[in-house]
Amino acid sequence: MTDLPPPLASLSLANLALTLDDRGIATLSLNRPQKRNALDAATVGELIRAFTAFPEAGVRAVILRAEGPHFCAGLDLVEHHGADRSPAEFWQLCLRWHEAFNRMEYGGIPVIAALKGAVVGGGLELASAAHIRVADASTYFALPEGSRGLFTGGGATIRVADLVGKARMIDMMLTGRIYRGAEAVEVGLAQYLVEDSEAKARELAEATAANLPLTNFAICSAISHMQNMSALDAAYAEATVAGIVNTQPDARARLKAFADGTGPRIKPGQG
Ligand code: 1HE
Repeated sequence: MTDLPPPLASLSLANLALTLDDRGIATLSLNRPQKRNALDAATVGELIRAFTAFPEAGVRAVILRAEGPHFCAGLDLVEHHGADRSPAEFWQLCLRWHEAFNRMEYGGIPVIAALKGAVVGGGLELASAAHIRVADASTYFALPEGSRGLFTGGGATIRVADLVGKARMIDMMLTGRIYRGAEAVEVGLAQYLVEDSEAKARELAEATAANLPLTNFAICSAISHMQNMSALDAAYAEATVAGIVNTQPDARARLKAFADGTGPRIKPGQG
């Protein structure tokens, strides 16, 4: 671990914990296990500040993990109940959630979520803003909003519907259906199901951090943006991004290595 560089050192986090290793891999931990890492307004503010600072700090990949047995129990229902918010106040709060999650999804730095236990409600909204989700045997996914008299507000109608499809998301909300294990991977809620989600997330973070940052920037921002465009505009934008990424000077050494036969060949069984 290295000392945090200036934009990260001054973040003053209370509900999140942050470390950075010498390869530029940040580990951001949800750190309210006594509240099952429920997202109160303060935590959402910390997520915004952290993901705003990462690009400036030169972070190359982020592992998003949690303290305690559960990843995240979603909206802090106790805070919400106590605050007795007006429609306008909750509307504004949702925009803060969107700001945090958009910074994750569109920020250009790979975010890998190491999941366990409950990934529910707003916790699933948080996880679905990561680029890669790694589950273990304890991980379960649900959208309990329906039974609590609530509705998703942190982007699930976009991101979770994107992952599992509209019909499955509606079923999850209407009936409280829980997905876990191989079925969760099958429906798209996680890309990996492993024994140790943190170890796998680290392995994946190290692999992604070895890519060129400009390439990762395109992968972790352009694809999401292009999904918001018409097919014709997306194809045009793709060509533009490829024009920039595929001619970057830093890629020349990798291309040369392939051309002279020393670069890696893509074969199954290489991990
Ligand atoms: C909480 C929260 C929370 C736990 N807000 N405080 N989310 C939900 O409907 C999930 C609600 N939580 C649960 O169903 C369970 O807590 C868990 C399955 C996640 C964990 O169960 P368990 O038995 O390990 O813990 P617990 O005894 O229920 O809770 C331990 C403490 O965490 C307790 O606080 P304490 O002070 O009484 O010890 C709980 O109150 C606290 N806690 N979950 C606040 N969510 C932008 S819109 C998004 C909409 C939503 O996300 S809806 C929320 C969906």
